[in-house]
Amino acid sequence: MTTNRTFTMIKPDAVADGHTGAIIQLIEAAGFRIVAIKKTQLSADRAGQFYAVHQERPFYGDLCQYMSSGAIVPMILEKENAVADFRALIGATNPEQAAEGTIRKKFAKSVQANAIHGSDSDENAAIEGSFFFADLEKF
Ligand code: RTP
Ligand code: MG
Repeated sequence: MTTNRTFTMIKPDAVADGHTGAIIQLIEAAGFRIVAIKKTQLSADRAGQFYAVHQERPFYGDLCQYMSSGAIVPMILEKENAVADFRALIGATNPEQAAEGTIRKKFAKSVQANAIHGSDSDENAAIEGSFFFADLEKF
């Protein structure tokens, strides 16, 4: 079996509301193996670096403020077809459009405070995973 990796973070709203354990349970039940995990908090500047791809979007300032507003739980995950399967598990960006059973349907509060991030390509998964974790922290 060929596995590959994706990157995720449980976002500040979901961590603050005490949903970390429930979300990790759904991720493992869906067949993802945790390669790296920690709890940390981004500064607004570092959140801006992470989401630099969105810097021209109208929601960028709000997004940086929100993503640095509290603790997050970044993780690297491994599974066959990890990037696409994880995007399916978390559901649409806007929870009103997220399918039943998805993590965002269960835990997201709004299009911004949407509980969890998922990388959108293998290339970005590698870049984002290395943004948070050194090679010696990936098992
Ligand atoms: P993510 O990168 O966090 O996994 O989310 P995504 O691919 O589903 O959505 P993306 O377009 O990459 O947007 C990144 C995050 O920005 C916030 N957002 N706010 N106010 C708005 O209209 C708006 N649109 C996006 C969300 O937190 C979204 O997950
Ligand atoms: Mg995205």
